[in-house]
Amino acid sequence: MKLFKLCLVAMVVAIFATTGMAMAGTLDEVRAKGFIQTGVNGTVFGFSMPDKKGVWKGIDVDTAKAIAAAVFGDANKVKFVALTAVQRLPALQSKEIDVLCRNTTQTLTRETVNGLNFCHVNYYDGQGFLVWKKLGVKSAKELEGATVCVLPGTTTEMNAADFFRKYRMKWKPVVIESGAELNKAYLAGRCDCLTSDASQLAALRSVAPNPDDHALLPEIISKEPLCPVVRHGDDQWYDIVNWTVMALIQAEEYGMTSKNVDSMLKSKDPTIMRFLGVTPGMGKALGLDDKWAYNIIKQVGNYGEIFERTVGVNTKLGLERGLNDLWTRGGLMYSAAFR
Ligand SMILES: N[C@@H](CCC(=O)N[C@@H](CS)C(=O)NCC(=O)O)C(=O)O
Repeated sequence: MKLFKLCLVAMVVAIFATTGMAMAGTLDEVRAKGFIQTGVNGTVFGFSMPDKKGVWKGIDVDTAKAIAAAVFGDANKVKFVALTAVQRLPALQSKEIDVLCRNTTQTLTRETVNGLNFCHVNYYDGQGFLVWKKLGVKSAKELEGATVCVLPGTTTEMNAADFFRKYRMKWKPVVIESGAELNKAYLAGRCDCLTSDASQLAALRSVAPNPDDHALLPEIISKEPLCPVVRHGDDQWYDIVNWTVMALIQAEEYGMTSKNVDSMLKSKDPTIMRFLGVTPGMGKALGLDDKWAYNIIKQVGNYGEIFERTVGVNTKLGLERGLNDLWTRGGLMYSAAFR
């Protein structure tokens, strides 16, 4: 009898898991509490970091604000919690957070073994190496015997191990869980080299006391598609986060910005009318207000606006669009169809 009951429970759980009918949906939960609890990084300039006044800034922060604008019509209904790389996946699995926007790479095992869903990429990155120029190293293949600062619980750690094994080089990892402490250790000269997502190496160099003392080596040794992440088993919440990122990209493709979105409400283009909810349907399909995409663009801007103000060429980071440009300009940013 006990076994029968156990089987019944397992079957019900399996049905919920496979149909995506989550028991209490995250959308209902965030609506009930009135905000979205978002896991972020907290120390990477341009991605998620509070400024001098304590205001959170960055591409991951703006992604979370866009989700809040879609859900609540108010981009400020979001709370941020800083998590280390080791803490981030358990925080999502244990429902401490509703969504993770923390420069997190989509991988096969994170999606399967960790039971997570990665939504549309909000930054295409790749792993690089930052070295002290005084070492005279010009290529990562010259790092034989190097001391390498690396963060645990990251793809970075695993890729570095693969890289040194592949080129039969010895290396001495210096593993420190706190990103801030890791950066300090590198800047204090405890490591010859720091390895990380290349965007973050640029971020660190930009805030280093003497940026010119450091060089980014030419090799990019991995693919790091960074995405907002949600739990398996809640398809509606996945759809909302996924389509929020795509709305940011699609708006840029339409030439729609926070400045001109009001005038676009008068457009007679059926695709724009549908996107902005002038013709209803898209919002309702997601379980949201039909003005969801309008609210995102009006309050947060399109993907290009976010990119330029957080990490773009006119910021301290000075990153080019590169892979993060629209597909129409040779990049990888491509939204699925809004219909
Ligand atoms: N994208 C990689 C790496 C993410 C990551 O944690 N990067 C480091 C770069 S140093 C970071 O965010 N450090 C800042 C911190 O831990 O506060 C992953 O998903 O594992």
